[in-house]
Amino acid sequence: MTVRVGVVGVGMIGQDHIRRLTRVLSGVDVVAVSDVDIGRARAVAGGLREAAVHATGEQLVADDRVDAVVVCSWGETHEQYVLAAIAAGKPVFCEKPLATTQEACRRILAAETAAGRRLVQVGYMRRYDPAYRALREVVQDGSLGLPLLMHCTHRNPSVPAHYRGESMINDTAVHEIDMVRWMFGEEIAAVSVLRPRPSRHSGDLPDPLVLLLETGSGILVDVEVSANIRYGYDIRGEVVGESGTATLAEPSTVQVRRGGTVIDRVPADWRERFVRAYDVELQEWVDAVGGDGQLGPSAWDGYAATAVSDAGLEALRTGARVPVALADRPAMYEK
Ligand code: ISE
Repeated sequence: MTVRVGVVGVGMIGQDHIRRLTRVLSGVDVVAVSDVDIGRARAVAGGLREAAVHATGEQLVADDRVDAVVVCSWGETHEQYVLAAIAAGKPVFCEKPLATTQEACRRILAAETAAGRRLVQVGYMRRYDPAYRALREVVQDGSLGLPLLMHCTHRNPSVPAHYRGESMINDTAVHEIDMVRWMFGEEIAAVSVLRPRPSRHSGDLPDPLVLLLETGSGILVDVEVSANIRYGYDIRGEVVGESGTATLAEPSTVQVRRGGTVIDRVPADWRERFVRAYDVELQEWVDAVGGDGQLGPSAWDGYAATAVSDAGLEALRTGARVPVALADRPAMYEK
């Protein structure tokens, strides 16, 4: 079976997903696109075999040729397209975050639970990255003893023009928020945010930031978020356990030692760093939609991550440590 996909939003990530859906993955074709910039949608469709161009995401969802929807528009618009897909009974892969406020996520949870079956998967791709998967295996096999701390670094060389102060948390740190829930298998109970003096490259952003996440069992996770580090896209992680530590492997394939120096490559951006993770993530989603496999991160995962990032935004505004209050988890999302 070929899953016929419609892609809403054909900016950077949308175009990258269309490339992998049409050239890398199997069992899938892209049959429709839409974008707020209709000219851009037409240009992208022009590079495809036969894809309809729709003026709105809702029209794309209603297209009979579209079996499943991939939402790659800007975060604030995710809710409307995910709700349209649920109403049409079509599976929807939504890029992270599921929505930028927890109220919006709860409306999505309500719609999906009313539909009575899982239709939504959220694009938290770190769960598919080989290095993060290997780190999680070590954490979960118990060889480090109980995990106590994790240190995370999330550095972007630069960010796009539409990126705002809140994006430091609800667009960037939200990856670590989801990763920590998955890594340790528990919810995050409280968030604090600290601001060092700003980088001269930061413009109006609170850049860099340090988040401190506290899990329910008391693991402490510090996350450095930098939006304008300039030198490359640098993602790091180290788990400290009672009897050992484990570090996320560097993504480079070759390291050169020459003339008294070590030379290693830093990825240019997230497309390069997570290329394999995105391939595995979307192939598994296509297989699950085609009836052969299981869906990945759920609307509940999307909601929980956004609830923590909302707490982080409050912590940034107030300087206080903010506890996270989650709704009751509907039975449909029990593991
Ligand atoms: C972007 O939207 C992503 O999802 C990237 O993975 C992240 O590193 C970046 O900070 C976000 O803006």
